Amino acid sequence: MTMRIKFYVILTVVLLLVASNVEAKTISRQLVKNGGFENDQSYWEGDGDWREHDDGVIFKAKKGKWYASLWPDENDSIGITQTVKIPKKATSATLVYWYQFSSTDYESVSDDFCTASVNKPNDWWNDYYYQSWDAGSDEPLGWEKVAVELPVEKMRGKKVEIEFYCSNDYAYNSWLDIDNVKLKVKVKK
Ligand SMILES: [Ca+2]
Ligand SMILES: [Ca+2]
Repeated sequence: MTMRIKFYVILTVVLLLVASNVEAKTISRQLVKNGGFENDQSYWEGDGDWREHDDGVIFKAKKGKWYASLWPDENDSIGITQTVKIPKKATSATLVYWYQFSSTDYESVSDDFCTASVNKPNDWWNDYYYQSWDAGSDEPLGWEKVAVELPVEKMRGKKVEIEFYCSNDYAYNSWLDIDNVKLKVKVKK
């Protein structure tokens, strides 16, 4: 081997060692509890009975036998939240969930909407993540997956609230189904 080839072989080995060392210093964690809603309504705040059972025909969970189904009555709203703490040494945070939004409200004046968000607890104006679906949205039928990177630099060491919410105006329903919620973080050892 010439000196030059030896140099590149050694350089490659060193870089691989450095890369594997960096990898080894990070661990992955998942922070949401009962994110599949299989264990009754545990760990989630939210009024009423908002879980739906998979009947294998019309009501189908994305995974398991249960999912959250936010289906507000007329002139009403329904929301569920779970608060988790982002570790101080988190280097990334990814929110993952499955949803299906549906609406029978096609009135042009409809005020129906559903949202998914991550925010400071009790502070809806400072969202780390916000997604909304309005009546009339051209949403496909069936479960859709969302996986989104959150701004971990703003969230480290803080409690954050994961919220799913749905509001209905005076007539015709709109609703949001949710399953398999995860908040994955990578944390420096
Ligand atoms: Ca489930
Ligand atoms: Ca409505």
